[in-house]
Amino acid sequence: MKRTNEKYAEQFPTFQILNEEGEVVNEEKMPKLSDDELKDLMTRMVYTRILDQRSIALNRQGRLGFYAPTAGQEASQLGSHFALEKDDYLLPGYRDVPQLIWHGLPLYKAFLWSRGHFVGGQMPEGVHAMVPQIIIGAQYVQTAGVALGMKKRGEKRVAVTYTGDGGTSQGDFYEGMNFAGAFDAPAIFIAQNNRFAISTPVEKQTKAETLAQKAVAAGIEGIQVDGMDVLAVYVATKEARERAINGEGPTLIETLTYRYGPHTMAGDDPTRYRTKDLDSEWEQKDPLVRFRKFLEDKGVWSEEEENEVIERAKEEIKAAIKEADGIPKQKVTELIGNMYETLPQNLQEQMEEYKAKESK
Ligand SMILES: Cc1ncc(C[n+]2csc(CCOP(=O)(O)OP(=O)(O)O)c2C)c(N)n1
Ligand SMILES: [Mg+2]
Repeated sequence: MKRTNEKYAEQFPTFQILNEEGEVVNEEKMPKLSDDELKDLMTRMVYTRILDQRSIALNRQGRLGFYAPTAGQEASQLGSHFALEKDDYLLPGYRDVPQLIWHGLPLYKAFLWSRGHFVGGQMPEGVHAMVPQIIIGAQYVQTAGVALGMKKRGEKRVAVTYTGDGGTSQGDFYEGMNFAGAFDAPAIFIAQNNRFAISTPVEKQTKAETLAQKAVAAGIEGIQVDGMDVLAVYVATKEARERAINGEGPTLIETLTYRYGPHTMAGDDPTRYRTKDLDSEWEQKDPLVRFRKFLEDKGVWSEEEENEVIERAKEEIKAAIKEADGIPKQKVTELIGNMYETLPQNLQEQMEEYKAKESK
């Protein structure tokens, strides 16, 4: 059986462009990005690392609600998002708030979403995205539907979704990919393999040696990418997008990545399920260190520029949390009213009760 597994894994070698030292190891696949675009990518990653640090601090101060840390996953999240167009439809998971922000969700709304406020889930006009999905894998099925809709309307757009290594064990994961595959729907399925589903290591999650090979049974393209290499993730997603809009169907992209922090801020302790050695092994692969080295060698990035990004991020985060604080607290009647078009009997009664309470 081992031999069979190895045979499959061999068909999904890890795609890489920049090695851990920031050197180009795959000249042929080097994307044609301008210096400004390369700097934009770095800016997004640095900004997001700061946003993560500030979000953790705000959570500890009781000023945010649900928060799933993102440090370590910047290349996987933002390299893939960088390959998309504004009109593409994004279906994120709970850890994918950075992609939503770069897709156009204002920061103060991301903070409100964290607090469970309905305003955080209201996308501005022209921002094509769902709120982050909490039900593991459900967004894969929704993505198949969104993508098929695009195809039927003859639109040149794609639907892009994210789940984790744990998500690839869900029925929805297979249903979504199979359905999209059967219709050649323009979907991109990204599985961010950060090696753990809360405390469950990926080795216990599945017998398959790669997650990318799970594309085979759905008859779609699959690729495993070094998820700490922002250029490789960008190129893999860009190529998947090209195929999708050319009618060649969906792609499953497995990104090999790592979350440095805990699963969420709700209290898990990673030292109980991860070793220091594993943590430092992955910290050596850090996506920001690697890309910074590449950009500095090219002469297009400096410490000064990076500090400007850090300062701007801190200022904008401060302003956004203030803006979120200024939004009136969510009323129970709003919570109930936003859930249903027609209220069932029991909720009608509660609605009346809270209307009376809130008007006092
Ligand atoms: C259907 C479902 N089952 C269980 C949960 C509880 N749960 C929340 S996160 C999580 C682990 C997910 O791990 P993974 O898919 O690897 O994503 P990661 O958090 O590592 O990004 C589980 C089991 C859930 N939210 N939904
Ligand atoms: Mg995971």
